[in-house]
Amino acid sequence: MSAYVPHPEDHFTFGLWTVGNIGRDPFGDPVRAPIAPARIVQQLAKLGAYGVNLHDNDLVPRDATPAERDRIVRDFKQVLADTGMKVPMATTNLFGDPVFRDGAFTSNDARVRAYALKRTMSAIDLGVELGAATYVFWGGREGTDTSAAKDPRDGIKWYRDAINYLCDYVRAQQYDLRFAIEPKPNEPRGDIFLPTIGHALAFVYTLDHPEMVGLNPELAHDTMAGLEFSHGVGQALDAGKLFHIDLNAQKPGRFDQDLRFGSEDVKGAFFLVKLLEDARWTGMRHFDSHAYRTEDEQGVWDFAAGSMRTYLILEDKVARFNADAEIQGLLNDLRSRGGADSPERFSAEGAQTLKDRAFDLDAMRATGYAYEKLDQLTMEILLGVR
Ligand code: DIG
Ligand code: MN
Ligand code: MN
Repeated sequence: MSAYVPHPEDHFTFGLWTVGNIGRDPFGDPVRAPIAPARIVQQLAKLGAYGVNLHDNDLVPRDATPAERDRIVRDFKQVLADTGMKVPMATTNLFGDPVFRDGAFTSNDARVRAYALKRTMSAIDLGVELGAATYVFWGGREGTDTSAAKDPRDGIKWYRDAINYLCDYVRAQQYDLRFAIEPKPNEPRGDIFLPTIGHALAFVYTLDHPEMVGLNPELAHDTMAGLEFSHGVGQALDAGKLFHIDLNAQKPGRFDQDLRFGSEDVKGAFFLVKLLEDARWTGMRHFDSHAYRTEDEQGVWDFAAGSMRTYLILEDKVARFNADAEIQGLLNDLRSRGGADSPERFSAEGAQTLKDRAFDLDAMRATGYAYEKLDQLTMEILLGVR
């Protein structure tokens, strides 16, 4: 049994803003001193992470001069080289600056929408310079607090105009970069546009270049919407649109808690890990989460180590599930009831055969599916007795 020790090949990443979270919340001041990006990279490398992600302003202050920006980037690239850490994903902070208080891409003020494009193009340049292959759009301010503010069709149109413009920018720059939209139902806005994986997937197919754009689903955001995260991720995988993923934990019906991965719904986390591993998905396992506000810096590194360790423990549980003879026996019984008879594609002859086919409905109605047994065995693996 592995000691659940993470290695770079596990593709665990953390945003600079996650372990760098200083514990400010709407009701309290910061509790931790900021941790410099260089120290974050060095500490995460020691813990076995693969890389870090960043918003533009996590590394380069909004008011940095071009010369200061270049110095900061140069020094950061040196730390990356020294540690072997990568920057697989980058994104823009289009939610902190008060200028974006009515949104960035979907603000009613056209000047704000234009400034958001300017900021994002510069941030894309930074991300590409650091080696990012994926660029995330989390529209935290893209939404409304009152529906009187804007027609939702205008919001979606402006959102599409922005993503189309930025896709054209990436193509003109010949960057090797894909976009990933991150849904969230609410917070900080009362209602956010593109609130779920379904809304975002539908939006992607209205774009000029849908092949460039996928999703970055986040566990906590789907949980806030009362949804089963692994189902949405499964649909994104089915569509070939799971470009990135934000892992954390969340209690239903709460504000966005961004808790340590696996620390709440263990069964949900297990089936998410099972989906990713069974699909042989090679993307980044990104933890978009942070330590409790109660923690000091050591608690932050405990949080980071625990996030990766829990993923590896659940990965081992998945292997146990997939090797468990009794579980696989039950699953084979189900497969034997389904796979052989899955209907062929429509044909007139096939349809007539189906119309003529007799069904033993009484027997079908009387046959159960043994899911109680299957779920009990699953729980016993998670509870450590199988
Ligand atoms: C919040 O869930 C958002 C921001 O942290 C960031 O823009 C994005 C990338 O993970 N997730
Ligand atoms: Mn979140
Ligand atoms: Mn996120």
